[in-house]
Amino acid sequence: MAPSKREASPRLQEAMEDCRDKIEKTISSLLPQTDLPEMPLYDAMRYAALGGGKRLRPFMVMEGARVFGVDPARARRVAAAAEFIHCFSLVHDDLPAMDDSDLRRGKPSLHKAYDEATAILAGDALMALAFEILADPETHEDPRVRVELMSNLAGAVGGLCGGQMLDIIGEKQEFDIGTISRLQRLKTGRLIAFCCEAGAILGKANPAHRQSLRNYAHDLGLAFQVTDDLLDAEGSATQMGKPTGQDAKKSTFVSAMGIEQARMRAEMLVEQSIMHLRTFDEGRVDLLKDLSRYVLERRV
Ligand code: GRG
Repeated sequence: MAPSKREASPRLQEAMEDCRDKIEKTISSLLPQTDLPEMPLYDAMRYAALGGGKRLRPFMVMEGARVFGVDPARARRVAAAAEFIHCFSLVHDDLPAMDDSDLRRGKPSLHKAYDEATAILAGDALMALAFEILADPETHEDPRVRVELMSNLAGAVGGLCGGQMLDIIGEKQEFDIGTISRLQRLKTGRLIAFCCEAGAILGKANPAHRQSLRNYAHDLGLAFQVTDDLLDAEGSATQMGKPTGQDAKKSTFVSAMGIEQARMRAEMLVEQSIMHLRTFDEGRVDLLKDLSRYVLERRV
């Protein structure tokens, strides 16, 4: 039976919680900790990366890796690297020069808790750390796999920057739905695609399986962004742990289509994402299917 449309299925909740606990430990162990004079930078990195967030991207990496029987310890390193990039993008997104947000993950954003210069440096250092982790033979013994991971992640970071540029341009001009889709594919979709495909790269999966996961990620990423727009339009800051209504002056799926159409588009994308998983044996991808449904119904 399909899980309730209101919340994550119990098995998904349990798996996500388990993933969150383990990834928290991996993230903590990978972050620098020292009493050197530059320590405030490391403290700021910990502030940005620990103790918050749904950890959806690490979960995608871990589930994708499980499909191909990848060693979870290796997959967790890649999951942490992806989360470091995500945290980096959130820190820079909150800066006064970008979205100028005071609240992130239910606490003061990094530049409020520290200062702007420290926030810029901590973001940069998180990105460097992500690539350092992927370049380490502990992540995979085959250098071709490591290079492919790094190259894909670099593409996702480029996407974040391009998407953010479009986001800024979109404050001054109205975009059509094609440009909004491109913006979101770059800003959110490319990193999600990396996360969904990373397990296939680590497991040296065949091209057909990789393509299926790529297609899954494409639709899931767009559905995720449409629901993000809906939550920004409808949710409260307390519920979301970040300011809402921020997108009022931006071109979003909701501004282009209205709430009803946007919700229908998200539902269609979620159904489509699940269809792409047909190439896998029943059972192996159940949690990825649950994740798609959860993205549609999430409230945070
Ligand atoms: C060069 C990495 C880099 C960034 C500079 C600022 C910027 C360019 C890009 C902004 C990218 C950005 C903030 C995208 C928003 C993506 C998004 C929907 C974030 C919310 O994700 P959730 O809901 O958040 O998974 P949690 O807190 O649960 O992890």
